[in-house]
Amino acid sequence: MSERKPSLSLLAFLSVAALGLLAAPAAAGPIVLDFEGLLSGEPILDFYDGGLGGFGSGPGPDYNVQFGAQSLVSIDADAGGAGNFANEPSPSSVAFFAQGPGVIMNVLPGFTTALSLYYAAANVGGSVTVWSGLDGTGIQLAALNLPVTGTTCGGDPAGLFNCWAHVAVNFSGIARSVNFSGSADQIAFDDISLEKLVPEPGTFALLGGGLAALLWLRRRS
Ligand SMILES: [Ca+2]
Ligand SMILES: [Ca+2]
Ligand SMILES: [Ca+2]
Repeated sequence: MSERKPSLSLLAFLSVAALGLLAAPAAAGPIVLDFEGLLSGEPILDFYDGGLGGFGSGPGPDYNVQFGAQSLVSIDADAGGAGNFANEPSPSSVAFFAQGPGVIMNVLPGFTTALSLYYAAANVGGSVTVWSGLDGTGIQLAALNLPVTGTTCGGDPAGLFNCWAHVAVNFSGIARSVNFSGSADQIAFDDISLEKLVPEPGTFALLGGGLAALLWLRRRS
């Protein structure tokens, strides 16, 4: 860098910095879904895609995460809801499903590296499967069994699903859906954490534009 043209280099730096800020996704991760802010029994739907839950709650944070129609929120009965649970990691709402194959989570355009969550399974265990396609399709990237956690951890003051286990799963590739499964109405999930969100395609274009601007300014200087 010559002393005669510091301002141009500074301009290039600021241009790229500004484009970088513009290009930054709402959250690159890790992000945590705590299911707070929805109503008792409400379908989660697009709440974590900057949209609304099935009863109109929201908009929630724009993580590009959507849930299947059978993925519901339960609020602890001790906090005014109908949930028979206690000691949930983030009070007082959790995710569950009353029918269907499980809590289905879609992530557009995807996430990488790892997934972690808390679950409570009083009597019947479950599983987590990570998929390359939406709605549990494509290649299965990872699977994790979720053993029964029991009912001996005490209420808050009440709640049968009171023992929560923290589990994590690592995988390679880009995941676009996860099925949090088990027997319907027999397993609850909370604080689902996604390690790293894939930026939206538009973000790459912006980043590319920023790099092109930097190269052009460097050549000129
Ligand atoms: Ca409770
Ligand atoms: Ca509670
Ligand atoms: Ca929660």
